[in-house]
Amino acid sequence: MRFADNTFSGSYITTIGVDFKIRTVVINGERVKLQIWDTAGQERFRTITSTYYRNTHGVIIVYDVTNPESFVNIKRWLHEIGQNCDSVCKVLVGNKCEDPARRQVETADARRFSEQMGVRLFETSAKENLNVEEMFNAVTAMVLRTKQENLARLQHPEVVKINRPKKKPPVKKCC
Ligand SMILES: Nc1nc2c(ncn2[C@@H]2O[C@H](COP(=O)(O)OP(=O)(O)OP(=O)(O)O)[C@@H](O)[C@H]2O)c(=O)[nH]1
Ligand SMILES: [Mg+2]
Repeated sequence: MRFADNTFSGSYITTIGVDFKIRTVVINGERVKLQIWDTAGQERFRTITSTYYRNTHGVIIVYDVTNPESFVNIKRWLHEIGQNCDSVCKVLVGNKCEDPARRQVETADARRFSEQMGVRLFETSAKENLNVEEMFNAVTAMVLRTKQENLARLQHPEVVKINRPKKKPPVKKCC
């Protein structure tokens, strides 16, 4: 809501299944129309939400820095993404970072974990609008870069050929 509409509500209205938002951004001079599928975190919607992974270019995994259980659950979410997506850009986001007194997941611990997992970490506050824009821009730039690399690979297949292991010539047997 912060990214798509620049709004924030303090009341908790759980997502039922999925929400959908669109926003166009300009990255490196290129207009990119983002389709954002916000899936429900609650277990009871898992069968619905798991169908939304297919053909996804980027995934934003959000935990709550004031709730250690949400941080522990990240491993399970990463596993689920691995099971359902072929190759996808991932970022890890610790939200609700605006109040140091309420923080229970330290940045250093989250950073260590994100490095182990090979995923970039952001800390954001939807409430105070901290780092939200930067995080979405970073995901979009990652997705664009991956798409351009894949396109270049298709246009220059010889790059692929170079890396292909050489086929052994068939062994001629004498009769
Ligand atoms: N303090 C603070 N509260 C936040 C922030 N972002 C969200 N909240 C509050 O946290 C609660 C849950 O936020 P949601 O964004 O609805 O959480 P969710 O992960 O989408 O939850 P599900 O839809 O059930 O999966 C709400 O009461 C929000 O107002 C933030 O940056 N800071
Ligand atoms: Mg929600």
